[in-house]
Amino acid sequence: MGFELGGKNIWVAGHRGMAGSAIMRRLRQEHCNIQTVDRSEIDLRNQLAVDGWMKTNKPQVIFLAAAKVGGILANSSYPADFLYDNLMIETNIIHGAWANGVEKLIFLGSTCIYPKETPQPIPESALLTGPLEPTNEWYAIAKIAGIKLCQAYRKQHGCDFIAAQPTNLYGPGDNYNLATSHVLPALMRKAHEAKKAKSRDLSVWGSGKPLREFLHVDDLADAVVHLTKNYSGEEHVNVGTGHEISIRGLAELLCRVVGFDGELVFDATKPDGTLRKLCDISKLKSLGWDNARGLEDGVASTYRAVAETL
Ligand code: GFB
Repeated sequence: MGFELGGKNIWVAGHRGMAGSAIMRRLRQEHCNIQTVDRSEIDLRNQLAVDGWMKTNKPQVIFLAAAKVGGILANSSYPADFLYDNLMIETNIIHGAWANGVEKLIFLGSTCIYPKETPQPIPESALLTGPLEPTNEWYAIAKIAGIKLCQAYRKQHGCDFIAAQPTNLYGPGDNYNLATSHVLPALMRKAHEAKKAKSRDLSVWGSGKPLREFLHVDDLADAVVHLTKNYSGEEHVNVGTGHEISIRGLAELLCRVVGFDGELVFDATKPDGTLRKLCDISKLKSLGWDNARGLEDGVASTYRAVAETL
C-alpha cells in the first residue's frame, strides 16, 4: 500500500506557477482537501508568516512547487534574487513542515543541479560530482540546498520528505515574456508573431546545437503524485522523458506546429548554456512511472491552448 492522499489536507505551495497549477489539476482526482495561499496574503520568504499559516491551516502533505524561476538570461541577470528567494522559500516551508508535523512533503528541483560536465544520460548519483554551469549556478545552489534539506530532516527527524528533479518543463501557464522565459515558450511566441507579421526569419539564441529534454507539465504533475504515493527514499528522483532534441530541432518543430515557414537565424551574441542535459529516468521507471507524452503532441496541444493569448 502506498501513501494515501485521499481525505488529507494538501498544500500546493506555488499554486499559481506552471508546475503548481498542473499539480492542482492532477490532485482534483485524489479526493483530498487542496489548500493554497496567495502571494498577497503571505510572503513565503517570511519564516514567521509561513509558520503561522501552517499552524492555522494544518497541512498534512505539501507539494513544494513555489520558486523564483526563469530562463538563461533571467538567471544570469538576477543572481541574488534566484539564490535568496529560493533558499528562503524552501527553508521556511521544509523547516515549517517538520515543526508542524507534516506527514509527507515533495520538493521540486531542476536539471541545472547537475555538474556542467557529467555523464549522459545523467543519473541521480551525479549530484555534487563537479562544477556547475555558470549561467544558472545561483538557482542550482538553491535547488541543491532544497534537496539536502529534505535529506537532512529525514536523517535527523525521520521526516518523509522526498525530492523530484524535473527536466525542462513546458505547457499551459508558462511564461511567454521573451526576456525572462525558457526556450520553448520563447520560440513558440516568436514563431507565432513571425507568422502573424509575415516575417521572413526568426531569431534563435546561441548556436542551436545544445540538446535539451522537455516534459509536459501535466506529465510532471502525474509523476510527482505517483512519487508522493509510492516513494519514500532519501535520494531525489529524476523526472523526464528520456528523449532529447537540439535547439535547432526544437525551433523547426515549433515552426511546423505554428505554421511559420521562414528562415532560422542564429544569434551568436546569446549564450548556449549547458550543451547537453538528458536525465537518466531508469529510477523513475523502476518506481512504476513511464507515461510521458510525445513532444510534438504536447507542443501542439499547448499551442492550441495558448495561441489566443500570445
Ligand atoms: O530554456 P533556456 O532559457 O535555459 O535556454 P537552459 C535553453 C537553450 O535555448 C539555450 C537557447 O541554449 C538558449 O540559448 N535559446 C534559443 C533560447 N532561443 C532562445 C530564446 O528565444 N529564449 C531562450 N530563453 N533560450 C535553464 C536554467 O537553463 O534550465 C534554469 O536557466 C532552469 O535555471 C531550466 O534550470 C530548467 O535550459 O539553458
